[in-house]
Amino acid sequence: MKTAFISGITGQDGSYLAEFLLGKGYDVHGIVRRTSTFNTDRLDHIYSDPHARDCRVHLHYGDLANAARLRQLIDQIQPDEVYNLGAQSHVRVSFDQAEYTADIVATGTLRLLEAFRDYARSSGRDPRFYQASSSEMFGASAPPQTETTPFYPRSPYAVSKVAAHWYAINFREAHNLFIANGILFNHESPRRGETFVTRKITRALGRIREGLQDKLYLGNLESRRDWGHAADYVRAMWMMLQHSEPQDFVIATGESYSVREFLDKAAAYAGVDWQKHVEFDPRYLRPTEVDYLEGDCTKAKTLLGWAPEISFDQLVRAMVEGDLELARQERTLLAAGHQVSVRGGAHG
Ligand code: NAP
Ligand code: G4F
Repeated sequence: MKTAFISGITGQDGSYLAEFLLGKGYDVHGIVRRTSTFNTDRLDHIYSDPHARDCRVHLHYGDLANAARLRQLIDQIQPDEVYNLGAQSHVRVSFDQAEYTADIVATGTLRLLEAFRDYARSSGRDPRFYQASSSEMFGASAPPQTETTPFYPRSPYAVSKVAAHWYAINFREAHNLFIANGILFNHESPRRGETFVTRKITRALGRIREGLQDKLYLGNLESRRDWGHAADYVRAMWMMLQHSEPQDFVIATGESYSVREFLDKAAAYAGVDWQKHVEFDPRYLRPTEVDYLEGDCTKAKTLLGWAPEISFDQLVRAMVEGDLELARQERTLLAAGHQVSVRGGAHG
């Protein structure tokens, strides 16, 4: 049985990846941040009592800000594969919390790479490392973006991801380690965080449809993104680590849509006339925007045999259906006299 270590296991991708690796027979370890409320909702369906003999998902307190703890966990767990998905991953928030974003996204990656390098040396094993790079690194570079497109990052988040990307390449070359960067374009799902635009839209449409909300405040509707489904993209992460050589790969669908087009499609599925409910709020604009991302994943198709299986239409439909169901549940709870919190941060 192989063992995987995941930073960011409580996030969208972490939960899909953990599920995928369990299906492949892995023992899965992940770090969770200590918070005052539970942050493991996305893992509830695969998490079992740690006292159970057949438990294969193991959660450990840890943080990318804490090098000693990362080193201790890696040495103790002795993973075959390390997936570094942990991040302050919100682009808009990174303008407000630039230093923190750099510490977790860039220096946090360096901390984990150093622990990984020393573990690889001392164990004499050949473990593999996946780094969650991002299409945000391309920023203002014109589409279609490939592995050879120059980076032109447009946010503290993107600059930090570029630093992490190059740390990963340097550790691969300097220490002869198996480290792969996956340059993933936007990927969404019904488990997407509620402050990213797709989920913010589908969540609000569900609530509007059920009469629980009237307005949806958004920023720039004209930017274009290449949106895939997270379940397809975590498969690509794993495939990169099974390849004979450590390399970097763009993972994308090759199709792009504007935020407005996403809104049109999602609202049609939800049966909502969005023009009556959507209002512009400048607080959701970014000081420097990324206008147009559309990836070319020919390399991944050719070398890994990877291709997306879930279409844009299927993605939007799944997100709308998930959030209509959630809104129905909220309405039932309200009718029974329970309180329901309206989530979504000020920076969403
Ligand atoms: P996400 O849902 O925001 O999840 C981020 C994860 O990182 C969460 O588990 C979060 O924990 C954890 N985290 C945050 N700060 C941490 C810290 N200081 N130490 C340890 N863990 C920390 O992000 P995602 O969409 O799954 O994305 C996964 C990774 O891929 C991220 O690195 C992201 O930047 C990158 N990426 C995402 C996309 C995309 O479109 N989804 C595209 C390209 C790259 P909490 O649950 O406690 O907050
Ligand atoms: O959904 P978003 O916040 O995602 P963004 O900025 O593209 O970043 C995501 O994808 C990256 C990969 O390229 C990841 F690396 C990153 O971690 C994250 O997962 O915004 C998408 C677009 C932007 O152009 C934004 O300006 O939607 C626009 N937008 C318009 N109104 C909005 C809103 N975005 C958010 N979050 N909230 C709004 O109200």
